[in-house]
Amino acid sequence: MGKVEQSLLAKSKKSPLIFVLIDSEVSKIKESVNLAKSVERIGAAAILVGGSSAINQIEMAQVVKTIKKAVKIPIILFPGNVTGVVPHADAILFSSLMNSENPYYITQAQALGAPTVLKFGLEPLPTAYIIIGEGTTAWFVGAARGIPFDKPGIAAAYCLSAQFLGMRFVYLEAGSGAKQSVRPEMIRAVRRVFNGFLIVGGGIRDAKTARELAQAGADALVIGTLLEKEKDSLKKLAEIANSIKNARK
Ligand code: 1GP
Repeated sequence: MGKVEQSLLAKSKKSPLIFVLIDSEVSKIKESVNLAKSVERIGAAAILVGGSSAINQIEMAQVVKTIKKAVKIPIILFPGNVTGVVPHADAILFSSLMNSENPYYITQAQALGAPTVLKFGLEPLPTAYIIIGEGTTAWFVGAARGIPFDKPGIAAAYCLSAQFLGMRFVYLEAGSGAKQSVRPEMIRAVRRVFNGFLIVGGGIRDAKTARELAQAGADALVIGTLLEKEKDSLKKLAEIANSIKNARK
């Protein structure tokens, strides 16, 4: 287990965490750096860089390198493809899209990308990436057979298989900008069978939802679109951060 994993586990024992997603296709360098500094001040535990439509490797590499100098929290790559592997980050969600119908996203992209992960010295966080629902970019690009939002048992079965396969992270993904987020019942069902680090993202925009998801057992919530689109988004992020602080008590 590497440094980033250890620190995330230690921090998440105290309270659920916020990960902020920066999509280098959407936010250019200057905005990304300002955003990274602001969310660090608010208390975000890590910054994810990537996304399924972020495929410009040169641009992403510049964003990562620049943010890395500006903040202390870990920068974790969130690749949608092999092009998402760039230097200077601390770690990478080394993910298999468990419910893809295309083996490329389950093992082949991983095989193509692994040597570069090693070369760049990125800490791999072994992650089962599971797409819930349909109609989002991640769902389409990843050729996923989305698990219906109201089928927590199916998600739990995938997560148990992830645990048996030795994956220490699960990411339940409703997709960026999703109309609804993953439901608390699904998180509770997953939590009953999966002992690892549980990341939940997609469509989380308000403190009430965030708190429910944290109470259900999420270790980290990923926030992306809110910070790109909404007015007063940093204020809203602060509300979300506050609402999950003691959600487990
Ligand atoms: C997407 O889970 C992340 O991969 C974040 O989703 O953009 O909807 O916050 P949003």
